[in-house]
Amino acid sequence: MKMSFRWYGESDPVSLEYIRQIPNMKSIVSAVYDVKPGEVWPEESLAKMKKQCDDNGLIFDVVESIPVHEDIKLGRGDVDKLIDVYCENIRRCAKYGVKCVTYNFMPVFDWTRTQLDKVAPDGSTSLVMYWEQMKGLDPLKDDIHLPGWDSSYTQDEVRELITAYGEIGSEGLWANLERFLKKVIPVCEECDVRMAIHPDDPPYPIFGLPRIITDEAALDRMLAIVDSPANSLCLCTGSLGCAASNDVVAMVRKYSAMDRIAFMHMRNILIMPDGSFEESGHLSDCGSLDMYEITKALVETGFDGYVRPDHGRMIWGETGKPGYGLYDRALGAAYINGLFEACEKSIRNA
Ligand code: DNO
Repeated sequence: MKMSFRWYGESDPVSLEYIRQIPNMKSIVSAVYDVKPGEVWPEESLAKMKKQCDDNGLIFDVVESIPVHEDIKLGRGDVDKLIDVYCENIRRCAKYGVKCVTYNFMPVFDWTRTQLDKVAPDGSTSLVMYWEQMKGLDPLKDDIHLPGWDSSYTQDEVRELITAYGEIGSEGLWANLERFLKKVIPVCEECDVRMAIHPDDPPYPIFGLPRIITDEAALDRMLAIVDSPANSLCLCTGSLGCAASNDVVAMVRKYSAMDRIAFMHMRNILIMPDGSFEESGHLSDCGSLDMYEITKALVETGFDGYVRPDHGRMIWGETGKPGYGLYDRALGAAYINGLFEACEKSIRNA
């Protein structure tokens, strides 16, 4: 496996100088964040990012994300031109050494939580999604700003988008994903890049918006659209894991054995009796997922893709981007390194 860390560029309070000190840290996961979806990324920005990483002994080889324009997901407007721009961005990333591009196909909103700073009994804070806090909210009627949602949309735009997605429904979204992949994957094959789709987070419909990348049947369907290692998964344990019906260990084993996991997001979550969930510490004992079994499944199937410690809690008084502080993600990386070393050595010595 190749250990990686997400870095939000120069504005990130966590510096590359600190990231490089995490044992076994090799790759940087980043993106050009100041360009809107549907526009071409300037080569200077990619060159600069590459140089900053090189100067710190790190490799900029994973992009998270090249966002997919809503019109591609909705199949409206100048879709072909927007997909061409997407392909051009892939070519440009490849030119600067990128090997893996993460993206998602979630309508309107990326991940959804109801609170970003829930205080745990030990004083740490983390992201949570409580159904109790969601009750009665209707984005068609109310001006809702849930944490994590793109705040650049006006309430009218959100209403319009929700209505448009309601009209195409989940089959419409699948058809638009197919159209997108059939054009994008051949470009990835040409330039040796693996696309890694991030599952919907959480993996069920929110406010009636269709969400399609949710479970094993969906992952099978998505991978079958283009049967190529360039069309792969970003298997996020915390996203798939917050539906108790998803057997994350079995999914990891199956898709890793097929060589269709390009990127692993490793974090734990604690599912509550009503289906709400809290982002817990990475350790198996802290949440509902068995991180040891997940790692063992990866090692036993010869996984050699990228891994990053996903969302951490805020600990030791750190402030910054919720989920993306240094300390708890560094603890996560150390723990994941330990799991991999133990699994690898026990297999070798068996
Ligand atoms: C949350 C992340 C997601 C992810 C995108 C990929 O912290 O896991 O925002 O980057 O869904 O497109």
